[in-house]
Amino acid sequence: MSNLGASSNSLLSSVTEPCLEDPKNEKANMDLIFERYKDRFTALPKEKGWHTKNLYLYQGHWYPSKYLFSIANVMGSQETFQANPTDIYLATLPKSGTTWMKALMFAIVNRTKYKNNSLSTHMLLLSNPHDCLPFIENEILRTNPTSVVENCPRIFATHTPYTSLPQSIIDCSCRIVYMCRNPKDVLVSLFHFANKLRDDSLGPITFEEAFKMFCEGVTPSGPYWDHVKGYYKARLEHPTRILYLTYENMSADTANNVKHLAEFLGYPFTKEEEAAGIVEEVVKMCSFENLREVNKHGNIRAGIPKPAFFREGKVGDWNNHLSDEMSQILDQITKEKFHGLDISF
Ligand code: PAP
Repeated sequence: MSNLGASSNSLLSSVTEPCLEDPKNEKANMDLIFERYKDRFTALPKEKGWHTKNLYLYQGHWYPSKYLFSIANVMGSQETFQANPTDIYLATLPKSGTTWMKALMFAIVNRTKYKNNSLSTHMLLLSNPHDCLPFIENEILRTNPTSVVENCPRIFATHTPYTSLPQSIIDCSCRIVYMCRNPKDVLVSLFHFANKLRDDSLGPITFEEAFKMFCEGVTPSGPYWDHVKGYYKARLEHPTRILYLTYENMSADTANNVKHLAEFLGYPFTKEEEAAGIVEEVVKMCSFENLREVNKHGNIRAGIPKPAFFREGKVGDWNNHLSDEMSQILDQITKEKFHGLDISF
């Protein structure tokens, strides 16, 4: 592996993107899953959604009525998903750095496979990280789920809160990486993302509306604070099983965090690799600038435009969106919700 930057894009034009499942099948399966579970959730409390019409409250958290990560998908994954002890899970609240972490984990674990190959075969230069590393919530939509493939380790992502994970993940000794991010930047990122995805019939959401919904905890897989606390507390109980990272720390010192992450995943960098600059190459390949360049066009398999996952990629963009009053309100809520816990950004 060397020189893994976006400047190599011209090499990619003749290479076909990996495709694990026909999106049409996923759409049809989504309708089936919706029908299967709709009687169970239509009576649950609901509120106006962000990128979907509604969010439903299930086991203390909010989920879209339909679409990816829907309440039906979560119910379905709880019933059907089977974890293996060798699995690795990336858990995030949406807009906390999922795409970045998917890229880093994929690059770390697969680095030997791509070592001597031509650049043009690296999945991260051919497709979006979301198409390299599946979500457990979407496995149920697949006719041929990735979870039955005998890869070792299998790596999955999830937005599901710790307390609602499929029981087999909780019970087995698999590793979980949790990435969280400053609530103000999550709010801003979610606001922009939702407006990119919102159906024309719903109209745009205003920042004031978004702020109110966020403060009330009504966000996909939210409340924000409960999601963070769930994994934080689980990590206190299982310190060797759960790695807790923040977007802010990862941004401040990516190389050292990547080394630490690689150790946790069981793929530590050797002295030789470090001397050869492989850590820096992984960091560069997964950088915001590189991934944004690779993902300038097209949609991920789930139909979302690839550029929607790359906006600013900065810490502190909330400064450009929140008034002083909004900032103070969020600080106060965060202080109360995280009282007694050593959580900071
Ligand atoms: P998801 O949970 O829907 O997959 P997620 O990837 O967590 O979304 O969030 C996208 C955010 O991560 C965006 O933040 P912003 O809106 O504040 O800009 C996006 O820009 C940022 N992001 C994506 N890729 C990277 C990266 N490689 N490095 C740093 N930030 C990134």
